Amino acid sequence: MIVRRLDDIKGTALDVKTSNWVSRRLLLARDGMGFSLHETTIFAGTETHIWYQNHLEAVYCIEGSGEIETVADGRVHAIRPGVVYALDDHDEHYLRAHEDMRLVCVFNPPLTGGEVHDEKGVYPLLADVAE
Ligand code: 9YT
Repeated sequence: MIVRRLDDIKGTALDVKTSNWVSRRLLLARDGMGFSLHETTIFAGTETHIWYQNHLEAVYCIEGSGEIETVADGRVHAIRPGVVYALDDHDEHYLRAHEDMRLVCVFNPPLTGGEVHDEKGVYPLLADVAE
């Protein structure tokens, strides 16, 4: 069994920060679960262009508020605690935080660790396997 605490991840290589968000990678590809699990805080006032062409992601909000706009149809959905969205069609989108938003994120296939968005909002598909 794997047991990890958020406090043990803060300040390590599993604590990945950009100008728009910080992501604590709780479970990764090497853990062999078939998905990765992250706690992400999106900073208030930011807008992030995201397009996970290589991954599916589900996002569950546990704190804060914001919105997601899907590029294909311009629809805007409010995000607040208790709301989940799933990018089941690799949906290109803009994520905006009105307040710091704390999100629980699950990726399939799992991330390997240090991924940050490229200029198109994409994460590369990196191979990593459980030992
Ligand atoms: C919601 C979202 O995708 N935010 C960007 C960071 C990502 N959740 C991650 O790498 O943990």
